[in-house]
Amino acid sequence: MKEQLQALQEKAIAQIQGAANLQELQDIRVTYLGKKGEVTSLLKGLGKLSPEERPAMGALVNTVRVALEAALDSVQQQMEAAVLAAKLEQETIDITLPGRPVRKGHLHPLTLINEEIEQFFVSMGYAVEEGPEIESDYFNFECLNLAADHPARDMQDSFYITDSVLLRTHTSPVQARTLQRSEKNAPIRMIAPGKVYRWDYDATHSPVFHQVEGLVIDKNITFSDLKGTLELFLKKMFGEDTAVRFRTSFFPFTEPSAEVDISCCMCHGEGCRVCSHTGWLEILGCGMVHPNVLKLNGYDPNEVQGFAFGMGVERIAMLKYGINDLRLFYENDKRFLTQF
Ligand code: 2U9
Repeated sequence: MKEQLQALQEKAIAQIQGAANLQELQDIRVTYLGKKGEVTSLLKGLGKLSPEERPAMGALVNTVRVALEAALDSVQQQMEAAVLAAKLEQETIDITLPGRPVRKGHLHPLTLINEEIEQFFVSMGYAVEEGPEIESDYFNFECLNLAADHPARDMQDSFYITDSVLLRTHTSPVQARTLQRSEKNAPIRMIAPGKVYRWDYDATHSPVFHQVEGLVIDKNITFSDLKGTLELFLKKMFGEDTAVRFRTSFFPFTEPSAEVDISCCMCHGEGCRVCSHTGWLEILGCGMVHPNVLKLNGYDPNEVQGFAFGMGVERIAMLKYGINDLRLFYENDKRFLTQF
């Protein structure tokens, strides 16, 4: 009996060690230790033995049961570990692989120029003000000293919505609104960037374009303040070696008025096609705020003075980046946009 049990144990251990997978191992467990398993039957059969034989045989069968359980558990653990290891191996992520590149967008050249202009004036203490693009005739023209018969008021030049409402033709109404809501004669230092609309369309004009206008009001502001500010600004935008000149001009809202030229940034004053062989490029307009404009907007020209200026963002971008066709700004061709 002892030898029989020994043989049973050896056979079972060999099967356990030869099991190919967890299912086979489970089948072997049932064969020997299940309810009707060989070892279980032997244990059940102990009852038939004499009381003298029973303890020794019982101990023997139990030793076999313990040995088989230990072997089954050990192989099962090894198999489970191997299954887990294979799964981990299969699901491994190689974190050293380079990631998929995220394609970055580009800021539009007009946005870049706008930001550059804003940064300069904000660094000089100017506030950035905004206003409506749909504007009243009053704010767009009347309070800026544009007489009722001024050509800019012509239906042919502006986009009218009703007789007295139009798309703003410049950002000047933002300055007028700022003056009117400020305390009388309070100092002002502001720029007004934004879209403006004019009935105009050719290679160098778009019906929608962008302006930045500026306004400074305080006691004792002079034309020297205007010149110094704009010279500093233009040298920052176009380079320190840029020459700047002021030419007399006329605007209804400023007196005296001037147009400002810079030395041509393409040929450095030598003369080329871009500057029509003059060596100079017209870049912005400016002047001392007309006393009528101060009065019309609630300020006293005997107490405070001011200067104002205006520039087209498209024009500045074209000259700074050497772009020769205005339409490129609005076509959103990525080959164009990614160059800036
Ligand atoms: C108030 C007082 C004064 C705004 C000004 C200009 C000169 C000017 C043009 C430049 C090129 C427009 O884009 S452009 O066509 N602008 O030359 N603008 S002074 O003067 C003001 C505005 C508001 C209350």
